[in-house]
Amino acid sequence: MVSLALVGATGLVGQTMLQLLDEELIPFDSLTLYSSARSAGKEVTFKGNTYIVEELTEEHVRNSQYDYVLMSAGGGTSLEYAPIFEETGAVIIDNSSAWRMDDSVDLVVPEVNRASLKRKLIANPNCSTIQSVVPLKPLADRFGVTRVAYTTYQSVSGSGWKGIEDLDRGEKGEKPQNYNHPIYHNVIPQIDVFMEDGYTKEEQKMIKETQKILNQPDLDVTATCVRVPVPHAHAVAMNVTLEKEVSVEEIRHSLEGFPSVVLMDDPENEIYPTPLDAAHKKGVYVGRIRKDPSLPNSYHLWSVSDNILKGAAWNAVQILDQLIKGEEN
Ligand code: 2RA
Repeated sequence: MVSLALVGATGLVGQTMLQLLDEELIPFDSLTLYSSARSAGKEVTFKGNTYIVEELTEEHVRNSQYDYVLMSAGGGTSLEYAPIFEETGAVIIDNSSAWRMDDSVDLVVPEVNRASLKRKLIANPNCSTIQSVVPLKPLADRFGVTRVAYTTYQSVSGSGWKGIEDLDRGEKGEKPQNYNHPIYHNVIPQIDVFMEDGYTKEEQKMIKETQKILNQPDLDVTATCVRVPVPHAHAVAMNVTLEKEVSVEEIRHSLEGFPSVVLMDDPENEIYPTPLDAAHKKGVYVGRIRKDPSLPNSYHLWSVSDNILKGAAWNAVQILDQLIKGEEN
């Protein structure tokens, strides 16, 4: 008997996790849904049964006995509740940024690295990081990666329902309520809060998480993260320096067949991925592969992926599936 709890069941990522748990035949026997007090009591239908969403409280958690917990409820909730779930013996897969850089916590993208399960707490990386490290991994393994410069084009669903609502508001001529600037007919070069060094926290996440997932703590990484008026799927322009000079064909070849990578790279026929190609799909779409003549051994790649699927819910459910099935993760 495998028991599962989902925390943040009414959020955009939580709802997508439920959809995936239904579609993907994940083998579990019981499901409990939690949310904040605001959404508790809501009814959610899953596999034809109606579930009442329960309020996440310490008492509920301490009296619980789950094998696995999927958490997508924000950093504060994760910091408070993940250790309590851990004390009860559950394995937690957490989608917030709260634990990602903790040395005792594994930060996992199943195509790229393995959970050591030092702790029964696994962190799901940031969306734009996930779709970047998937194509970086075969390049790192085959040619060695020494530097990465990211520029992101991130959809509003990265901010959850609130981001989608702000895009809709702009279309109706209303003022934004989530972003500090209008997102409709605009782009905003700020995702998350600013840090003292002038980078945003989203940029810091991409830098540090890339180093951790690729197990290259000294890898040179820089990033500029931008919100764009697109509902679904993030795009990342990646400038990558390798240890040696290779041909574009060799790069394409190393990406072909790598799990989750879908190559769409045919400039002659103007074929490359756009957010509309990747939205609502699980893959990481890669195109625009070309040499950067301004730096030795450097190349451009363009990665597009659904930020709510591979960038959040699907990556977490992949980890869960491997753990339940006892596959080495
Ligand atoms: C965003 N990376 O797109 C965030 C979501 N985790 O805002």
